[in-house]
Amino acid sequence: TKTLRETLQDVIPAKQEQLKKLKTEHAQTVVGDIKVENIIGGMRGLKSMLWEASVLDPNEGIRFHGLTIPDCQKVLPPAPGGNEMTAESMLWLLMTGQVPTTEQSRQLSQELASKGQLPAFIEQLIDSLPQTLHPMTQLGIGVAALNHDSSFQSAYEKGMKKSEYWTHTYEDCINLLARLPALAARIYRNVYHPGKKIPAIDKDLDLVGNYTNLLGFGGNKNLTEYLRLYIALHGDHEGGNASAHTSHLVGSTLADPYLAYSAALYALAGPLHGLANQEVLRWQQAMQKELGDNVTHDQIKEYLWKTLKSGQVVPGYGHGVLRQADPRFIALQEFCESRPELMASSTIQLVKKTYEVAPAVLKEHGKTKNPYPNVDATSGCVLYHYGLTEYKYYTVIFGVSRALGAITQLVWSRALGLPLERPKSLSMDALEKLIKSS
Ligand code: NMX
Ligand code: MLT
Repeated sequence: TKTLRETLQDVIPAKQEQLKKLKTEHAQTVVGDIKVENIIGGMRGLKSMLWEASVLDPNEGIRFHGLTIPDCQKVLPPAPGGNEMTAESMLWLLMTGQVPTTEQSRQLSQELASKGQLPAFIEQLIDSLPQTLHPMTQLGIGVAALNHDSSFQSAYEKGMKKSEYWTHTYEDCINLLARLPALAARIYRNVYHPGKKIPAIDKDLDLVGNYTNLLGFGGNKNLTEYLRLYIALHGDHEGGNASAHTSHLVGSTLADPYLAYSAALYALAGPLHGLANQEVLRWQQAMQKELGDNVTHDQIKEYLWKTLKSGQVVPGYGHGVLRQADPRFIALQEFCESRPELMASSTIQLVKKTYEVAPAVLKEHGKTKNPYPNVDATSGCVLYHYGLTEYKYYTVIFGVSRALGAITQLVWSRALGLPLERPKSLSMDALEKLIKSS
């Protein structure tokens, strides 16, 4: 049976051909137009970059190579003894467009586990950081420093051919993903449970199985399964989201994958993006503290208005592309509903009740183009219930996950020879001039 790298090697020529055809036959074909609102409005809706692994439809949500989330849940192999799709099987799908066999997915788990040990200097570097430094800042530092061993960087220095770019990028990307659990877990241990011994990587476990173990939740099967689903679901959300786009931009300079992904993590660390993960829980807990348990719909409504009137956003609601409830949110809600212990949790009940009230309030408020929940509206609350209560850590888990999509595109960008990203900017004066002349 073929490895991920061999499978990828097989599918690359057809994609290279597809791109060549697009370039030669359609370079001048017009597929949209640019309005002033796109230029001043954060490029919303502008179709202007290639991204292979997934496409986001505003109403239907994400598809990974054409597969919806329920499709993926049906066909992607779980870990031994588990039900949820693994990070490895999602990565395989993202990279190759194919569904791996259970054996292929297991083989990839073994490869990742065998490469997962952190270099000693990275352990020392992370251990030297103050406990008070935000876990996301620490993660970005660790990922950037892993480029000490970058295969791409050293081959580039030696003058490698362009046709070899993707192979070295691939090697770095797999090493990066393999090392993320140990890095992310070390940060968690240092910040929240210093002094406890961190177990070794288990060669028989999948990436998330190892991650949970290293975090210190090894016996917690519920959390492990939840994290498998979480990490597969957050893996990719097409290319325009801030973290994926950052990775793509930095990667386009031929900075190695560690530097590109480190930059992406700092985009993810903003509250309008991945940090919403922690903000939702903070907001929900403040509501619970103020209103107590068994909150009514009317009380939630009032609390939502209080948040909005104070000029803050309702975290976990709204989206730059989606115009319906995020199917990732729905998948996590279904996970909750299949588990009585979660449905008994007052935090999870609060998420559900908020969902019953918030869209109408946000519609009445009249600002957001999407009054429905995104994935962050629920993801952290389940972590909290299963014992991972330190919410400042939540975006780190998102950061482990988002690597799946980012590294996939880094490899494809190099295999397809995509150029340096460099859009044209305008000053307001230049824009006015352009408007007058058009
Ligand atoms: N609560 C209150 N106001 C909102 C919300 C919200 N949840 N969402 C959007 N708005 C406001 C937004 O601030 C803007 O106001 P103004 O005109 O004063 O600048 C207006 O509605 C129009 O914004 P949109 O065009 O609907 O949204 P945009 O595409 O600019 O931003 C988000 C998308 C996701 C940044 C925005 O909806 C938001 O801030 N949501 C809350 C934070 C959040 O949940 N982020 C996580 C996104 C998912 N992720 O994981 O990355
Ligand atoms: C994501 O998963 O990246 C978020 O939903 C934000 C986005 O897609 O813009």
